[in-house]
Amino acid sequence: MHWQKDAQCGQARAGWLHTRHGSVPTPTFMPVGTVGTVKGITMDNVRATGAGIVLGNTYHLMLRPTAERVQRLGGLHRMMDWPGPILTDSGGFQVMSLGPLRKMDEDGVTFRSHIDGSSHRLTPESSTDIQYRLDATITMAFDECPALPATKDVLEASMERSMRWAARSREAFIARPGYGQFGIVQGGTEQDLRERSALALRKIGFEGYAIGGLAVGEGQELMFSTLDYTTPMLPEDQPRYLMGVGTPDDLLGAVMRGCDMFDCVMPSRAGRTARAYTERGTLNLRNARFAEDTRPISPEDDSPMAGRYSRAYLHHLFRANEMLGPMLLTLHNLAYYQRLMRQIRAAIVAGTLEQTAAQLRQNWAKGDW
Ligand code: PRF
Repeated sequence: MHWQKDAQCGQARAGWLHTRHGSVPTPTFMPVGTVGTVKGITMDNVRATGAGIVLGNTYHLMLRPTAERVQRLGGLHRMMDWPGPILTDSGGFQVMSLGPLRKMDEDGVTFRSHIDGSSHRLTPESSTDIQYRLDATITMAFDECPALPATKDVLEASMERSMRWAARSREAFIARPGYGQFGIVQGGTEQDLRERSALALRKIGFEGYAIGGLAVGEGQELMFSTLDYTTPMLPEDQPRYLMGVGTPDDLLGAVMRGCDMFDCVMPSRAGRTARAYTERGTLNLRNARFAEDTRPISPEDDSPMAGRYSRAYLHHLFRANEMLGPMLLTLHNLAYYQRLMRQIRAAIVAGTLEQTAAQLRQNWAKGDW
């Protein structure tokens, strides 16, 4: 796996990620397919939105259907009918959100399944092995992500453990042509901790670098200021992945600070709760004002479903609790995110990102057409 830079505009980069499972233009947004499905839509639909790479989760898949079973079924690509690249998160972050159901020590994490309460363990070695069995195109190092705000002592101890885990994850990684593994920079909003973390990961050496530990309650301003000093600590010629981010405005700001890859449940989750992302901000399609609104969700939509469904129809589907509502709106929102990434990428290549960014922000602020 390798990344090739095509153009740069300020700190923003346009490039291509080349993998065993195909090539993807960056900056790129990865739809979240936690349990081997982007909830509610087919992988043909996902492809039609313009997505090139999707995300899967170690934590969920190890519990059900288990990594061994996915392996016997021919791997995650085959199982979910997605021949393109798949990045899998390592499980540390998902286990953290279990709260009292987990127990951490130097070697790894013991936790109870959210499904049946059974006891399981994840270590850097087992997480890496599971991701190998899933046949992840991009494997993530096993890390710990502390919630913010946290004291510097807590952030420091956690970052140092994550770096020891990163070295063990790398040791356990089986290198194959076209596959790769990313290290994850931690250290909260402390510049010296981010510096030490980035240095430790570069010394180990990965095919790409993720920035973790952000979008965990610090707010956009602190996230952006952390990115301002963190991305320059990472190799120029390798991809940078900002984990679990974010809103359209977050993505734009993060690309302008040198990030290339993103994932977030926001567009798909919002789609299930009647919230539509558009060029003019978000709309809640359950709102009574859409009951007889015959316009498309977004007049600027160029996706396969563009112009086929009125706001009034979506409103009706959500009010009637019909499953087609969440399906169509998930598709719409993912198509919007992909459209946004294409616009941003084109502006980087054209050298006009500042102007495009101003225009995008102005339109988001305008409100509905
Ligand atoms: N680590 C991992 N996955 C993540 C995060 C992290 O810090 C985040 C933080 N926003 C989202 N997903 N492994």
